[in-house]
Amino acid sequence: MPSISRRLYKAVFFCLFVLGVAGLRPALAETLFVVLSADGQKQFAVTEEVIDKVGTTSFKSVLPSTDEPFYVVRGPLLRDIVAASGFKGSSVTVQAFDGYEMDIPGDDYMKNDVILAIETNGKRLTRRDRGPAWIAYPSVEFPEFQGDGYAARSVWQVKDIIVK
Ligand SMILES: Nc1nc2c(c(=O)[nH]1)N[C@H]1C(S)=C(S)[C@@H](COP(=O)(O)O)O[C@H]1N2
Ligand SMILES: [Mo]
Repeated sequence: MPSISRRLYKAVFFCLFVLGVAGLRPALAETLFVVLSADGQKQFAVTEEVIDKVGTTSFKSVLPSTDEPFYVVRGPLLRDIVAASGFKGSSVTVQAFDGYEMDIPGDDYMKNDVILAIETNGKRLTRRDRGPAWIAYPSVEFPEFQGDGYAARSVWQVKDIIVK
């Protein structure tokens, strides 16, 4: 008797495990934004899984066009996302869902912790609040990033990153 219930228990546990993993897959596979090679021929989809793999960084940032003096932002480093894509280049062009686009020099993200913020003040960004990702500079610790040039590079609603 105990061995049967033990086997049943194991079988139920196994089924729940399989269902759990299967249920998680679509969420992990969902593409937030895409990294492209300079010629546009190769694409690397940045999913939740990719972000889990490269990890995230958090700091305070003054975000342009907002009401708060600063936000606590969190997201993967831009240089880690570029490295994960495998595409080589010395700058990126970031294109947003609203059609805005801006070049970001490699020096910015190689020498500094520039992130693709997917979270502000602990809350995930949706496209409605300028997600899925927002280029953020560590502009509280380094106020030189509060200038107009860097505000223009603080692209929200990131859709594509072209490595050039
Ligand atoms: N997706 C997206 N990001 C963007 C913009 C935009 O229009 N769309 N404007 C940029 C510019 S030019 C600046 S100066 C800052 C702040 O925009 P603001 O003019 O609304 O303050 O956001 C930058 N990020
Ligand atoms: Mo601007």
